[in-house]
Amino acid sequence: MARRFLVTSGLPYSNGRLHVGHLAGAYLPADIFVRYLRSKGEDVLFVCGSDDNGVASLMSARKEGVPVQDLVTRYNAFQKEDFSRVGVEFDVYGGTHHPDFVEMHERISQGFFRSIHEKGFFEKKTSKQLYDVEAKQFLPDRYVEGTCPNCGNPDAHGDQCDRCGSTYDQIELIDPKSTVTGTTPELRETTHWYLRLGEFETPLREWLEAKREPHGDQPAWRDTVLNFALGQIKQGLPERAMTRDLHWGVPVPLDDPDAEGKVLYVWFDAPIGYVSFTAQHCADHGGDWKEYERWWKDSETRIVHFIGEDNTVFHALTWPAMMQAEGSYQLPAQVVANSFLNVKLGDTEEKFSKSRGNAVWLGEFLNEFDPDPLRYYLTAIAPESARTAFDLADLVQRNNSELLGALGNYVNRTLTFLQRFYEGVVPEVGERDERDLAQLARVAETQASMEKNLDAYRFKAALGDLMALARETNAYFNDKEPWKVRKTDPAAGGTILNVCAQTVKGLAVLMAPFLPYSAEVTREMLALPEGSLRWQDATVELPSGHVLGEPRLLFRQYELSEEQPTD
Ligand code: B3M
Ligand code: ZN
Repeated sequence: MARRFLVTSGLPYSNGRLHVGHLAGAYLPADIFVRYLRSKGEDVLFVCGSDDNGVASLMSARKEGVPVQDLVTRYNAFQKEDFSRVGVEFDVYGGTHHPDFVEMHERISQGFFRSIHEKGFFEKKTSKQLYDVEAKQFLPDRYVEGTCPNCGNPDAHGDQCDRCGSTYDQIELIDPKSTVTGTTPELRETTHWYLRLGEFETPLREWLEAKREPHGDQPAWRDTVLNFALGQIKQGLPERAMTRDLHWGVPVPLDDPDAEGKVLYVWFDAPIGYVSFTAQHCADHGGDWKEYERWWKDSETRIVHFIGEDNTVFHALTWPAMMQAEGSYQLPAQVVANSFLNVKLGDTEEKFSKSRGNAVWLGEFLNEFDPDPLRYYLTAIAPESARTAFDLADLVQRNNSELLGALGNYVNRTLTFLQRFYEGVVPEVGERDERDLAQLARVAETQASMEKNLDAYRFKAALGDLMALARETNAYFNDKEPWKVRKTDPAAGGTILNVCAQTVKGLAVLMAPFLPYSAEVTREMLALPEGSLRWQDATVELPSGHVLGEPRLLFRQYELSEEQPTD
């Protein structure tokens, strides 16, 4: 029976384009996992979309001088295009304020909030906050600057000082200034609803502790995620305001004059986006929107969240606490967090940053390079347990020596050999010797090892298995010298090329989750029907006499030139 998986990738903010660091963290590994599950015939839904609400989009819209709705809809479309160009295939790409999704998103988010409210897990509290009179808004921490109350640093941020490292409440800042208008804000009272996270410390701790061990068909969670989340619980989880004074977002659904003009905190409604996009998808695909419950409330479904490391606190603590408070949802079976990807420029490594201008934008990159080399490189250097750095020279080098030099070379030499000397037909199998059998067994062993690694979310290791097979297979071809044998013993030559053809078929199946475009080209060269690269068929042999298609090159050679996006 097919197993059921609901896979999500963190929702990108719709106030900017995507760079390769985004792709490496939450999207590419999720896509590889989903492609693997689909090829095994599992029941899977892959959900993502843009995070449109909150202050970030509002501020970007103000900067660009456009309505915020236009801004988020525009970036949502860019994101969709970038993902599709790099082969990340979501079943649904929504947007928390996208015209096609916003109604469903509000309905489900508000229902979620109301239900937590009815259960009494919110505390309504009034406090003082900085208010920008000119901009007519309360100021989130990142929009206030001033002098540090601790060390006197005049360039301290709203809630922390970079010089002395202390953190404080924004109202303690000396001489605060709004970064929105540059004016001095005033203190005003405001009321918000706080989720009492402290009440969930024990259930969260127990739930997380159990993830140190494999559970069901799921491996233990990564230590980085568990150590961080359990460390936070140890320090105590403070209550957190789940509402904001903003005019952009999901209105607070309470019949209370204090709720007027307020919206849900963006980190409250964003994870609910996973749910509302699922519901909209169900509604749009011949079903009832309520079908989302099959994915979210039925324990047969494994919920897997792929995220960047900076989102860990929300996916391993806040969101699960929200689900526990609401009461009818299932908690995630897995939270796969990746570290940041830095960028290497010359001898130094830095963080991708828009302001430094060092970001490698996905859209621009794909104007110069094919998607598979990028997917390959980002998986080979995946920041699964520690930060790694994107280095264009390294990408080019590995494309040329590994993808082209090992994998592409093997596929190509086999298929052109068959074309030239065997009329493009899979030859008869004669007697297979030990080496032939060992070669075929290597395909099966590689598949088993990849499966183990993929089931454990170790994508880099799984790709390593695939490439080891490609290298060994080249060695098989070299050692067997079919160019000589075909003349001295045609039957034995046919047997060698038969084994080689079976290996190409195996490689096509096994590379597909990582290198979907190249796998498709290989499938066409093997003249196999569309949709036939199923995981379980990796070792099902091509029959002798099977007529192959035209060989083509799988990968291109790249050279670093001035024009390419090196900076
Ligand atoms: N919008 C992405 C980020 O922090 C954030 C993720 C939301 S996932 C529910 O980059
Ligand atoms: Zn300070």
